[in-house]
Amino acid sequence: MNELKALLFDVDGTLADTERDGHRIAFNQAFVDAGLDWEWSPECYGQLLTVTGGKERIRYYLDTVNTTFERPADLDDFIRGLHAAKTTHYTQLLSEGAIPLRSGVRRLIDEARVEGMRMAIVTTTTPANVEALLIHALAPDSMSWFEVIAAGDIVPAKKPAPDIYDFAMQEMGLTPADCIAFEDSRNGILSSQGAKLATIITINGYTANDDFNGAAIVLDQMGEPEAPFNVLEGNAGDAKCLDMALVRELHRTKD
Ligand code: XBP
Ligand code: MG
Repeated sequence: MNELKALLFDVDGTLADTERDGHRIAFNQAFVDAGLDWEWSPECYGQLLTVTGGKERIRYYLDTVNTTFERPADLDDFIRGLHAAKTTHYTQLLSEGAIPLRSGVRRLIDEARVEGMRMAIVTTTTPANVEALLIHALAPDSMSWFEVIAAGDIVPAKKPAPDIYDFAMQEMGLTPADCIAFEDSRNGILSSQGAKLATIITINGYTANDDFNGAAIVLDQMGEPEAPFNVLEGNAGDAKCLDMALVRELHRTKD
């Protein structure tokens, strides 16, 4: 295995718990704006998370849940409009500080920066959403900490396709053996493993029962020295939280 050269971070569910109290709320607000009586409950949203990408998720809802909805002639345009309103609500929510980073995320990123470790964002979410989270939850100048922000429709095939990871590595001039991915979901690990990346998983409420076969390790959170993680699968040695020493060790020992 090569020396570790870069950390590739998923955003939703990994850096912050954005789905239930962020994206879901913003979708529902956009539905109200449009005069629709649709409301995605936390449970319903869990089902809809099967599909990544907001526009794709609205279409999936119409295909599988609200199958009797009378579709407008230009469905693509209708969905695009709903999704644009959703993005406005979501970025507004984040600008109010509604969603904090998950435990240990800031500590790990700070440690990586001190080491000069290269970092990228690799996500299916809209670029404006990444910017809002990084600026409001991490630091005002934190966009510049990431060499590449690979997000949204930049590749046509979203996760679980590997394309977005392939794109990020190509932009950085790196190979999978140089990098490690951080993910929280089945679709995420399918994407990162499809790109041949060792992957660290931190689960969340929606993904706790997902299949993470092949992960370098599965943790409940990155954790802090005084608020340690629980190791759900794999070996963390004596570590109490996910620090750069453990990240390097996981990268080294993952075939
Ligand atoms: C994240 C997603 C995103 C968000 C919505 O998946 O599925 O679609 O829910 O984002 P991952 P947009 O964490 O695997 O990247 O509405 O901006 O598409
Ligand atoms: Mg995710």
